Amino acid sequence: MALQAAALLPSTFSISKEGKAGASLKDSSLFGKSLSDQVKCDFSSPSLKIKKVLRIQAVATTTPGVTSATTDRKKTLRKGTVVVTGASSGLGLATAKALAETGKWHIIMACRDFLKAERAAKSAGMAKENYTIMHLDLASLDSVRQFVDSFRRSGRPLDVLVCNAAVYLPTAKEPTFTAEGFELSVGTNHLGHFLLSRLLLEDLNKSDYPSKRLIIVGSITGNTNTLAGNVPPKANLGDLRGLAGGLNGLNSSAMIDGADFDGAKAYKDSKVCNMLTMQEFHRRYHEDTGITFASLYPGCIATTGLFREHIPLFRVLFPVFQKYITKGFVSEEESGKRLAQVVSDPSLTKSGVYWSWNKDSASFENQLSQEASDVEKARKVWEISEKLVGLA
Ligand code: LMG
Ligand code: NDP
Ligand code: PMR
Repeated sequence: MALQAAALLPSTFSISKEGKAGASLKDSSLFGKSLSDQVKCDFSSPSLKIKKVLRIQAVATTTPGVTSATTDRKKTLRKGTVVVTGASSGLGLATAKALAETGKWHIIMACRDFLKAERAAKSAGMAKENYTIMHLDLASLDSVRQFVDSFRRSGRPLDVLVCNAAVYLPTAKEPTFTAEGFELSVGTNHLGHFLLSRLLLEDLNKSDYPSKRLIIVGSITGNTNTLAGNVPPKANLGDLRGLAGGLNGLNSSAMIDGADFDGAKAYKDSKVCNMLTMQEFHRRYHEDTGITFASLYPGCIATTGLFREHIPLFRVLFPVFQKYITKGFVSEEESGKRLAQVVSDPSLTKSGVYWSWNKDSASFENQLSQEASDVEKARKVWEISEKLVGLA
């Protein structure tokens, strides 16, 4: 009942880390972080001054296309190359469009449906010289490896990788599987991206671009320290027994925690894996490579293809509910600008961060739930995943 009431009182409701509901006049935790925390986070940083200086330098030195008229000493930076998975619709397409419009990026649209991607790029008004479509089906590890080969053969450097594609199967009664026999949501959203990003890390590392980034899209619904993350079924990876068994639904459960199949939960679990993987990358590689690893919750983009498998009534009511009741709704265009910031904004170079945006669309470092920031679980998910995708 507390959750129900809370839906109607978005500006006064918060859920503590332990998941207890409570009310506070000052705080709004609908986006996973209280406003007072945001203020703390924005203004109490001991390195604020240094950050500002760095920011100015970064703008001057790393912004591609800066003209020599304003910065005589600085060279114009080459165009960056960014790979965006699932760029044929929704957030991925909006991000590709936003980046293309700057003229500073060449976007590799890594998509499973070439024709759909071509049509999408055209209807978004993207200029031909700003993008290349390359085939990638994340539900097949062979396809992931082939994509990496073709990308390397293209001869382009890799400056930023965005793991964005996902499937959500809330109405499925029975599990479906990837080419290698992993449950489809975790197989696509997590394992496909896990192999892709592990293989492409080498390419990112070789790039001479000043700010190299690996971004894995997360979500509020995988974070049980938020109201949205408490709508059943809740994400929970348990002791990872199903993942360790290969998620094949035969001699092991199709669910990470070993329980009965639930499509909505499988999606939320996959998002927890995405957020844990980003942090594990950060711990293992940030210091040595300087690569920025980041995740984000772009806002509730209630109109995208993600909900294509949901019942029609849900698809009609959900955007209305998010716009007028939770007020968590964002347009595809706005979400694309947010992800584009994480790709290229000189002020978002901090690694290991899960970004979110407040109501004025200002970015802030958000807090992940206990499970989504569990160091030991992140290590185990990493180790099991590398076995499943054939890297260990
Ligand atoms: C699971 O169900 C599905 O089983 C699964 O397949 C998958 O889809 C998964 O997370 C995804 O969800 C979750 C299910 C149970 O939640 C719902 O289906 C919610 C439907 C109830 C909709 C009531 C909305 C009321 C507001 C009206 C606005 C219209 C827009 C509606 C859009 C709906 C989009 C979600 O979830 C729960 O059990 C969670 C507990 C929350 C109960 C929901 C009630 C919350 C709202 C309270 C409204 C009370 C109305 C009182 C009126 C007072 C007027 C002043
Ligand atoms: P869409 O369904 O619009 O986009 C998903 C993209 O993933 C599509 O381009 C789709 O391709 C692609 N895709 C799906 N399966 C595969 C596959 N096997 N191989 C390659 N590509 C594939 O959804 P969104 O834009 O909403 O979702 C994008 C990301 O944003 C996801 O990571 C999602 O979890 C996240 N997110 C979304 C939120 C929302 O409210 N919508 C909120 C929080 C996070 P195709 O076009 O061929 O179907
Ligand atoms: Mg949620 C502030 C409250 C909030 C936010 C930001 C979201 C985001 N949702 C909120 C609240 C609620 N939702 C409440 C109170 C309910 C019960 C009525 C509710 C229900 C609900 C359903 C049934 N919400 C959903 C579903 C889905 O099927 C979506 C989902 O879980 O996909 C995994 C979803 C979402 N709500 C969100 C967001 C961002 C989603 C979908 C996308 C995602 O996490 O990637």
